[in-house]
Amino acid sequence: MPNYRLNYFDIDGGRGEVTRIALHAAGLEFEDNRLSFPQFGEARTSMRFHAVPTLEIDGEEFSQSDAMSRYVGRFANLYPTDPLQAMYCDEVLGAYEDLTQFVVRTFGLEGDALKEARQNLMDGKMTVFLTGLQELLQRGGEYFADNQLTIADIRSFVQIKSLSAGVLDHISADFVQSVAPALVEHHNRIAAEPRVAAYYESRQG
Ligand SMILES: N[C@@H](CCC(=O)N[C@@H](CS)C(=O)NCC(=O)O)C(=O)O
Repeated sequence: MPNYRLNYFDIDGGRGEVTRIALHAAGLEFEDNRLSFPQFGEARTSMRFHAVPTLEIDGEEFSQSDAMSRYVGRFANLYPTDPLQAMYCDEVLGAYEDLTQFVVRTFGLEGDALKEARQNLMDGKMTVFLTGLQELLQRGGEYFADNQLTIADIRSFVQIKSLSAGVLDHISADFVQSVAPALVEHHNRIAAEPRVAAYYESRQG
């Protein structure tokens, strides 16, 4: 079996989390290299795009979180083999990545500038993306694609968990519930999916 090493921040969320869950679901042993922020600062420029996550496979380093989760998702039966279902899945991954980038643009702002940017985000891009993603979920039914758990569901679970945690200043914990309640209900169901729950149980042990 190849040697897998995932390099990402020491958080149970973010862009590295879907690949961690998929690696565990695939039964692939991996080194979960959790970097502190100072460690990332030191290692940053040695990474091709100066960003994490990176996934090393037998020492070869890969970037781009969605590429990683798709690759590992194939081993875990978490990525559709049917091209149209894969398209449904990819559309969700791309939309969440766009949303992430709009949120990230508000990082580093302070005071009134932060408050205004976050309000604009809620009134604009967050509402557009969350309601759009809710429509994509309704298109799929219980899951976003393939009538079964895929990395699209796991990415949604990770992001809705983070957006509903109340950790982003000026964005209330019930904002997602107010604009896209089906995504919150989906998050709760995905948290209870055996393979997702098993990953978090493994984190306790
Ligand atoms: N498109 C890349 C984005 C990677 C990215 O921006 N990662 C963030 C953390 S989630 C990062 O490393 N930010 C630090 C920096 O850019 O200095 C991916 O999906 O992996």
